[in-house]
Amino acid sequence: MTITITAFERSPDGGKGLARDTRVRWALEEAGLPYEVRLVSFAAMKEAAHLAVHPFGQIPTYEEGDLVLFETGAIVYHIAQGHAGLLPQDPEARARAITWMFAALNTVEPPILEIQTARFAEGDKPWTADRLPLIEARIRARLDPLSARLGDADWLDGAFSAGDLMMVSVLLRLRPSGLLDAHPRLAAYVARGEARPAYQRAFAAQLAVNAPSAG
Ligand code: GTB
Repeated sequence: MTITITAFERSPDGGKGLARDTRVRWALEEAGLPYEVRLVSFAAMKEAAHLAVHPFGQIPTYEEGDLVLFETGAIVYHIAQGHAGLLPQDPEARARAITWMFAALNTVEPPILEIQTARFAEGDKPWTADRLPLIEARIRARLDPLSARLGDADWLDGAFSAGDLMMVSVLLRLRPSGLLDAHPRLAAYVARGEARPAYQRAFAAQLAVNAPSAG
């Protein structure tokens, strides 16, 4: 059955791979699943046809026959549970990998989103200068224990899993802030994720859309 995802017709990041379709492309590549991409403009995302697929008018979405999904956590979980390579077979290891997916989305990503909102959407507001150090402290309060837990391991819990895919994807969004470089273990962890052939293919595919001349 054909898998179709949606992505920005033109990502605001110009092909840095920071929009959330990249993590879905990555999961599909890890699972060895071919997929098609329907590109949507910002205007089209808010029109009825796309709202029928994504109630909040966002990307990415996932369609496979009659199955229509939105939310990258749900999409990556769906891909991971149906195909080898992204979740361990052992039930307890599997539950721990899923825990890391939730931790990435619910505990680590929120303050990272806050800093992007503060810098880009509210950069000109009078409160931003006071707010930024508070947000940075909240990010460090996540990165410090995450780095300690990772220690010298390659991945968060044994072999690479969907938990690492999601955590690396979330941490990648920190790169423009410079905060990741203050945590060398996490910077190396992100680099290991980016070095995976499946990530490379996912990144190249989104780059071909967003910066076609760069290839
Ligand atoms: N919780 C949802 C999920 O995980 O799927 C969040 C989906 C989401 O925020 N989608 C964004 C979107 O569609 C694109 S990824 N935004 C349009 C809208 O809400 O109207 C967020 C994003 C956008 C741009 C960059 N960038 O340019 O660096 C990075 C991330």
